[in-house]
Amino acid sequence: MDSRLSLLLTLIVCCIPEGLASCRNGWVSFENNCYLFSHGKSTWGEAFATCLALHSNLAVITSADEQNFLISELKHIHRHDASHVLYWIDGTDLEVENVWKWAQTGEELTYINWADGEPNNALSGNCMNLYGAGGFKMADDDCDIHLYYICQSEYVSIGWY
Ligand SMILES: [Ca+2]
Ligand SMILES: [Ca+2]
Repeated sequence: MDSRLSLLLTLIVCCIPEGLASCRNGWVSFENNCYLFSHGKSTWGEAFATCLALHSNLAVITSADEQNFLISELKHIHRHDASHVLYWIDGTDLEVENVWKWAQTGEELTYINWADGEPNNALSGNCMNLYGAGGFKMADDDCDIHLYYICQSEYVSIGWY
């Protein structure tokens, strides 16, 4: 066996007790998905491109459980400044005003949980974020402002028993 492969297998056996699938370093896992909370801010379009470059997409939220997981992570990360931060996710109504779709799939949102008073920016708010001052529920904002963002990818399968 190739010595590098042998070393890799040894590391997997040693260090990943679950042994089947995992998230890359720096990502957190929830129900077979991995999430990366950015350390820097960018426009929605830049955030979208950065997630793609990392073999992922801006976060697509499809259930209350998933949103509650993200809310709890964000409240932990921002326990001292939650009311001042917002995180871009994949939703947009750039195509048709007030028809919110996931950019990744082009499909209309099946789950939506707006913060109080949102969406409120009409034609100047066409990109979706999780809004700290609104308990990290969904909000619309100008796609060109600089916010944090959440990338999402599927588990990396290790693929053997
Ligand atoms: Ca809009
Ligand atoms: Ca708004």
